[in-house]
Amino acid sequence: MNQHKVTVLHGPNLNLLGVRQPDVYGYETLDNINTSLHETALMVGLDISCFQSNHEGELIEAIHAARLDGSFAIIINPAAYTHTSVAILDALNAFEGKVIEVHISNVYKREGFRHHSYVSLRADGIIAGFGTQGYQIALNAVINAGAYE
Ligand code: CA2
Repeated sequence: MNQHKVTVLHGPNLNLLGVRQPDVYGYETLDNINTSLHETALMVGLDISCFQSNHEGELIEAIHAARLDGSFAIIINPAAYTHTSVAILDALNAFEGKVIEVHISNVYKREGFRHHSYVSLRADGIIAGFGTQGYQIALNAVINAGAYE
């Protein structure tokens, strides 16, 4: 396990953050979120990599890569795949580090189909409803759990 390495994964449509539906997902862009995470990581000597994809298979391959590089944790917002993807759950089950599931919105205040998450069956922690600051909350939790310089 590489205590220094954290992988952040963003699922489909999250490349539109800050561009569309700011009432639901806020005004911060994905680039802003990733830059803030890099800044926090730099302060504590963590090596963080952030990746967004609109394709399930690419997200699965990124989870495999995190397993192979010994990432201490994966912070993942699987977006709509949260509610549909047994394949992402299976990939996460093959990963040995911490898994933190992040949702920008409070999925439990929304439509019933968003109330079920396959990823939650594997997640060590779940953050939902805190807007884009949920990613920072997740990273702080990972740092407190032992990812360090
Ligand atoms: O609240 C979240 O973070 C979600 O994972 C976001 C997903 C949604 O399917 C989940 O139920 C909850 C949707 C991501 C779409 O992102 C957009 C961002 C800006 C504009 C349009 C879509």
